[in-house]
Amino acid sequence: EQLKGAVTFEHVSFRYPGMSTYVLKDISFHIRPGETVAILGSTGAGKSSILQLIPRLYDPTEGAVYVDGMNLKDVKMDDLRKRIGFTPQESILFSGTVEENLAWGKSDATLSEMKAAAQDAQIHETITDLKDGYETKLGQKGINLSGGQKQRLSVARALIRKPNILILDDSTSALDLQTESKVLDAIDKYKCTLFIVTQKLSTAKRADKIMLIDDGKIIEEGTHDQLMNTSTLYREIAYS
Ligand code: M5T
Repeated sequence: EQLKGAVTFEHVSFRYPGMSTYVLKDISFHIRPGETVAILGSTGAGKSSILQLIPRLYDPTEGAVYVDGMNLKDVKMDDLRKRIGFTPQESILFSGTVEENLAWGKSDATLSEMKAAAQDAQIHETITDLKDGYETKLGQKGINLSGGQKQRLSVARALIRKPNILILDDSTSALDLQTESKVLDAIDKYKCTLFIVTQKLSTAKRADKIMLIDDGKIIEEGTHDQLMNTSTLYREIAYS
């Protein structure tokens, strides 16, 4: 089996360092390379906590996480960073040019790579409309982007690495349905495994697997059609 992009959780339980309560409780799943996983669940359910374990921001308290078939404990961090694109819930942009922000973490990125990624993330035209284009300064000494523009810039930054695994933690929440759908269509071409936290039914529908998270557990799992048939809770979300 080709394992580039595979992600497995094996009986993962997790509490944050110094905390006594478990925020993840015996989570197990296997995602095959190239699959799209939509993660749904109410606030505080544990969605971000699950995702943070994939780029090894934390180690599980119990159980194990495998990426590309390897136990994360055996993977060098530098190597892992090349395999995974991660956009956290709050986009991390700094005072610097658009170009510097895009190349953050991949300093050898070429301008044409940046433009291609920006086009896929539906932010290229916004950038070229700025006074100095890709050289426009952001932040304190420059211009401020809107929430949705920041999100798209963060997605572009993640795409530049051509990751095997892309993790979008609520990173498209500020996009309208049409823009989000264009971004996801473009991401499809990367053939990467995609984890996406979303509230949008249109995004859940595209997923090969939907995970419904509540109180640190996966309470429902399946495709949109399956869950529409089997899950009262999912139907409630779908019709709300
Ligand atoms: C799950 C706690 C949080 C909640 C639980 C990120 C983070 C979370 N928590 C910490 O103690 N420290 C942290 O650094 O863990 O939180 P989550 O995983 O962020 O849940 P979510 O992503 O489903 O929620 P939301 O609001 O982002 O949709 O008890 O206090």
